[in-house]
Amino acid sequence: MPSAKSKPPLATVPRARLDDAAAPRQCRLARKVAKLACSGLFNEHRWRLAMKLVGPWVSGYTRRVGITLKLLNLPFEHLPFHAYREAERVKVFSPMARVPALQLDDGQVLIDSHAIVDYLDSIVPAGERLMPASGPERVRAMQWVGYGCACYDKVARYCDELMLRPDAHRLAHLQAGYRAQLESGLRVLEAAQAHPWLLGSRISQADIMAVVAFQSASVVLPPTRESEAFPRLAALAQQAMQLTAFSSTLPDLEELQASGLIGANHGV
Ligand SMILES: N[C@@H](CCC(=O)N[C@@H](CS)C(=O)NCC(=O)O)C(=O)O
Repeated sequence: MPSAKSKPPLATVPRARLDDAAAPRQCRLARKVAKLACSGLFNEHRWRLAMKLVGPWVSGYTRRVGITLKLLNLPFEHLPFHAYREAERVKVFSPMARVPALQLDDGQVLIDSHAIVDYLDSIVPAGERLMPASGPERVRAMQWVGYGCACYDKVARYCDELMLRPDAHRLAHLQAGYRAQLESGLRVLEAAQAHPWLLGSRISQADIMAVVAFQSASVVLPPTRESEAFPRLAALAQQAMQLTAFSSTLPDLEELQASGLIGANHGV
């Protein structure tokens, strides 16, 4: 039994009305917001508190999400916490200390770049999405994304070896295997015929992942071999770098050195 003092259920409380005489400033503000909303300048999905992207650009999957956010013009705050070196900070958002993690404006957190970019596509108008909705184009995009991710996985495993395993305990055959798989995957991507982007006229997730994987491969493969053996991918990467979404997320030398990815004994 509710006490006499208890509050009535929310639905029964009469809504406060904004009254020009009683609250002129609030009314002016409300009118401005309503005007903006009607003007078309106000896009529901962009008028949000910034989302938070957790992970450094040296993580290719985080970079994939960062590039996607930038291409879609979605505001976000970047928290470049490293999964290994700053695990406790990452765990605040992602209990398994995995990046990327994206905290949405309502506080919920998504992990895994596939889920994240799928969500981001769902909040922008159909014409701006970075994955085709259906049909053969979608299948092709999924193939390229699959190869891009598989190539990047090989780079990431190789890098884990460099970062985590002392020189004396590294397994040469494992490293050679990763390199061979990576080169096979890059060859598949290199065979794509469309121009200027992998699906033709429009940039898509296929280009994002192919470029991220190709650029990350430079840590694993000797740089000269890379552009000689994969001229189409090199041209694709060069074209992508004209866009700030790509150029502003390229990990810099310091970041690579701090991660232990380049340094004295890591030449291939
Ligand atoms: N499938 C995941 C892979 C994420 C992933 O491998 N993240 C790496 C950094 S690139 C990581 O956090 N590694 C630390 C760990 O998994 O413990 C995705 O697409 O986001």
